[in-house]
Amino acid sequence: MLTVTNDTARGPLAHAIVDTLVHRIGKDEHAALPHDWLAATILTVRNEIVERWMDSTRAAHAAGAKRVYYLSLEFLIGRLLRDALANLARRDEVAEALAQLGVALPELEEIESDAALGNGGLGRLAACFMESLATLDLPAYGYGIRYVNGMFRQRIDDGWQTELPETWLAHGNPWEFERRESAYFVGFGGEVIGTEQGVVQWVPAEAVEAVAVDTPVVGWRARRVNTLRLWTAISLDPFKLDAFNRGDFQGALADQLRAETLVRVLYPNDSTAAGQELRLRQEYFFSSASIQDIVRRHVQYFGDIRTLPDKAAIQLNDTHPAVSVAELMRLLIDHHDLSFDEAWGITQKTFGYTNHTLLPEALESWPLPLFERLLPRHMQLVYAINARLLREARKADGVDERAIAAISLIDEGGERRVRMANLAFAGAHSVNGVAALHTQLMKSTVFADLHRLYPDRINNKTNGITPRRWLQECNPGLTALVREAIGDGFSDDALKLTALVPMADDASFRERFAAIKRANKVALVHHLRDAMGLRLDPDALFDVQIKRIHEYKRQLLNIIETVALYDQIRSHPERDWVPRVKLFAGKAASSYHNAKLIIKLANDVARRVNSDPSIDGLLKVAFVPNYNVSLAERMVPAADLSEQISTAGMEASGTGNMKFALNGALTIGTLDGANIEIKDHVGDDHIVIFGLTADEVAAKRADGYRPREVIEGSKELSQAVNAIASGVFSPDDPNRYRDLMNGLYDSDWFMVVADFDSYTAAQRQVDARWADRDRWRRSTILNVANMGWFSSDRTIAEYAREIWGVM
Ligand code: 26V
Repeated sequence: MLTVTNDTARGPLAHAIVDTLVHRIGKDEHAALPHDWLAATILTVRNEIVERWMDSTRAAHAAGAKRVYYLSLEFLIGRLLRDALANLARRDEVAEALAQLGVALPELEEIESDAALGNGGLGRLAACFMESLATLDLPAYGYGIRYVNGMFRQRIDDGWQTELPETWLAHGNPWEFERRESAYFVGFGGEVIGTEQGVVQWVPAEAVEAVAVDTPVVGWRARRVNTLRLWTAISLDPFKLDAFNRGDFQGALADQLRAETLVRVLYPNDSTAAGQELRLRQEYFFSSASIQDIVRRHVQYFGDIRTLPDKAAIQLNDTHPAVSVAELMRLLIDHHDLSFDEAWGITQKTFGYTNHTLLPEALESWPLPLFERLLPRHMQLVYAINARLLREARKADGVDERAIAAISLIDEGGERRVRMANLAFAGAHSVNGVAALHTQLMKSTVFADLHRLYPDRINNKTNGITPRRWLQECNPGLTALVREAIGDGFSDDALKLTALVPMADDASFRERFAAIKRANKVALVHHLRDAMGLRLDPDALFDVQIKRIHEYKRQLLNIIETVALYDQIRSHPERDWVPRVKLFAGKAASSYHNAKLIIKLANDVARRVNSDPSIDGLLKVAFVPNYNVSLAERMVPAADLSEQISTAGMEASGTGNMKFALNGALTIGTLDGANIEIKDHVGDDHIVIFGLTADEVAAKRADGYRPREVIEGSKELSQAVNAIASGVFSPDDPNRYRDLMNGLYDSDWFMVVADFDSYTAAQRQVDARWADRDRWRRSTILNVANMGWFSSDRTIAEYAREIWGVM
């Protein structure tokens, strides 16, 4: 790919890249491999970023500005080079300089590894927020863990998911700066002793050192560069020479190994008991290091710890960092000698908490004995906070013992557990949901009793996505067209996209819009051909469901409908079927049996359907391996139809739904999460809604829902379910899907059966709309035009004004 030119017309930037290659990478042009060029390019570009970074830091300091701290166990930032170049507005220039060296920038961008430090939506949201914070020129730090392996890499072997370590750091990481001087002790275990002066002291049994590794985050137009500070762990005694000299080589390194284990992998969000203790250690490790860093910075800049809430807003991204509440209390009381009440006032004013799921099994709680053994001082503080909370609750009207039990930080039903959501709620002045419906359900379900006690605390901040990465960078064709039509103000203010509304009625604009979608589909077709040997027709309707595999997201509903459609096409080949390509991608947690089986089913169905000549290519199905941010950046711009089909009430928001609509796909979806608000913005005629509402789901569950009767009453559904159950798609193991299908007959918690007919009807409505091409294109343009509100700039501006007080 890379040939060296002896071009005489090399500009200064080309010279600078070669200079970096020689002096920083230690290679000459002839010996340089693609990764050497990539590193040299990043290091060269980085120089400019670092200057903006220092300017930003200095300016915030000089202004005595309040800073935002976003604590998150996940940051799914993906690749950084294209993003950084786009936001610096230097991409053309760098491409030109590299061309002078015989190097193609897009090929370098393509070999950069994805920083896959997240499971899904929550982690990607954190990354979009970091970009918007910098774009809005708000001084902010993201705090998390620098996982050496991050999220696993998925391989599909004979249709089954295999998990492999993601080696994203294999070629080093030229973006990061290790800050050995910013290091903190983080203790675990041990005991709490009271001194004679009444001062409490925690004496941990073990400790590791948290070391900061910083990555610059470039905002749009490089207005500001903020810091993503990820912690790595080193042992205080990395090499025990005495043990080594005794011949105990492993023992000599044991401490270092324990420290490294702490930052090795990100836990999949639905993993079970395995690794529980390690997960709690990770949470405390990064919370403690981050809070110590924030307190240190505040005292250094402002002197008095009591002004912390005026100068720091700490946002907890879900409950993963909730132990920070107890950690700040510990530092304020034990190290800064504040009274409990004063410390509590400061803590509540400083923290905000964002909830991202209502699934009961996803609400974190820790067995009390584990919490107490690992964090004895924090346990005492949790009890003290709880005593105060319950005292307040008992004073309020109408709070009975049931309500007290629900409000308590300790779950006393069965094995006693510490409830992290209640701790986060109690310790924060703001508790927010991530879409309107989700926030309403927070008030009426999991937090109902806490909400009654503190009715002003819960608020909504509907999620958003950054239009830089999710339109400008991933869809350059559409971006160019939009720029030509309405100018380039939409990258600064996505609401300006509404200027496209009248263009929907312009036939020639529609043609050009459609040509860009087709070109994006062709690019995806080529990629999937090269990557997995697939042959797809770019003129078919591309129907895409890409997200974590989970029963509530109902990939199974989509697959069963695919089977029913396949059956219909076979029975009625004479009908005017719309050619469809069904694409799936997503990872299943390694311990989640049904999710892994659903991946296998998608692959089994794909094999059978794709090799059936009788349907004449009218239907193709594919499961694309190793879903990550970069794959999303390819698939989203190529989609015609976006599948957002969760059981109503279960998807807190969704953000993939926003990415697709912004790139001109129509949504088929339930009235769940942000789908509802998307519908309100794009208009009822430009989205396809089906299925039960959240209220109807709740009512049906309460009434004693009988899915068996529904299946038996629907010929299409029973044929599809029975075909899967009896091994039509798994002749090598006919019983493979028997239990999965029996689950639908017996309980069907996720209402796949209840929504099936409505979903099928909606899909045929999609076919009809697709057949009316002008109408389809009009709708897709109106989607793009009306999605500006879902920019994460809007979301962050709301957090900044209403929670953090920094705008
Ligand atoms: C966690 C767990 C843990 C154990 C069992 C099953 C389970 C299922 C889901 C989760 C999700 C954890 C939180 C999360 O990632 N929520 C996602 O956050 C996005 C950003 O707000 C939002 O768009 C998604 O709807 C929401 O699922």
